[in-house]
Amino acid sequence: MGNSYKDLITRLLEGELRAAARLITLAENDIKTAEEIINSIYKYTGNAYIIGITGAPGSGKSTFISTLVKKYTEQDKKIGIICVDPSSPLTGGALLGDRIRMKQHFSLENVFIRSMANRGQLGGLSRATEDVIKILDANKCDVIIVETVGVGQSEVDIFKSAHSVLVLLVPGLGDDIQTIKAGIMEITDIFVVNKMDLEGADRKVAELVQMLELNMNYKFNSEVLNDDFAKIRKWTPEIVKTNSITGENFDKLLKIIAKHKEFLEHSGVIQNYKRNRIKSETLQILKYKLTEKIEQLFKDSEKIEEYINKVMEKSIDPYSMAELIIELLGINNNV
Ligand SMILES: Nc1nc2c(ncn2[C@@H]2O[C@H](COP(=O)(O)OP(=O)(O)O)[C@@H](O)[C@H]2O)c(=O)[nH]1
Ligand SMILES: [Mg+2]
Repeated sequence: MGNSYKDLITRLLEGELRAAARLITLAENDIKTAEEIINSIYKYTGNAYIIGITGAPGSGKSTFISTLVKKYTEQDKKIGIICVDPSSPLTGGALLGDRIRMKQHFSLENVFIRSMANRGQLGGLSRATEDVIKILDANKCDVIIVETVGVGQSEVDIFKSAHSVLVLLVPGLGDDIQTIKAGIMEITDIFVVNKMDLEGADRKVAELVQMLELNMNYKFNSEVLNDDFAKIRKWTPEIVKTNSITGENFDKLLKIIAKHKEFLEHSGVIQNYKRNRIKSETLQILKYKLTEKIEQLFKDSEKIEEYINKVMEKSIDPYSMAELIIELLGINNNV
């Protein structure tokens, strides 16, 4: 690792936001660099509280996050915001516009905003998001907010590292409840009915209550659920109405988030959460690394050519060839 890195990492650990920005860019551009950075900062991570926020476009996420961040900065908290858009191949104007609008709401010294789109990140967008979370965590952010647009499985992956997951809904037709993908529903800790000033907010709350009651058994016993999540579910999701423009009910919201944090810490669930996070993250990394190794092997190996010949001659089939390659990689499949 070069000196420039060392210097950046020292500055990162001292809390300098600009060092975080530089390191994030370096990590995004090269996975080896990302690995080196995470290696040297990992022991300084684990202090930030991570909040995942999702909701349909227009539900008020950006406005909501601005108000939430304003509340936290009033408590002298340092905040990192990561806007993740798995559906977008580039950092679109919408995200940029959001950034500018958000920045008008609070002083910038203690707030860091980063947008991430799906630029075919090496090892996947959720792995890349994990790296950014760790860098901001080591940078002494107290709270890290990860925002994604409602698109299903990809945010379930992205939210695996979130302590509290918030889903924003709005008054009106029950469509948004129905469109919440099953996976997201299961990992939601706090349902927010935003735009409480609009007609139908209480009805939306009632619909949610009903849905949660219907889902209770499913929620706690489901085999559909990823095991990792099933083990940590004992929290009954809370529902809160908010007005993100006026800030109404945000004190209540902050209390609910604090209560959830308490729950995680005092029930011991946090230990489980940490273990699960390590497991799922390592699995992602491993998949990436193995894929890379395999692709490399296919590029340079004479053995591969030999196997192909054998398949051509029909003395083996592609399944057998795959098994031979697993052996070649030295992976013991009887572990
Ligand atoms: N009436 C009302 N409008 C809101 C509220 N929160 C956000 N909005 C408006 O909803 C629109 C979409 O908000 P935005 O934050 O861009 O939503 P996003 O697409 O989820 O990020 C904007 O015009 C906001 O001003 C709220 O609590 N009440
Ligand atoms: Mg937005």
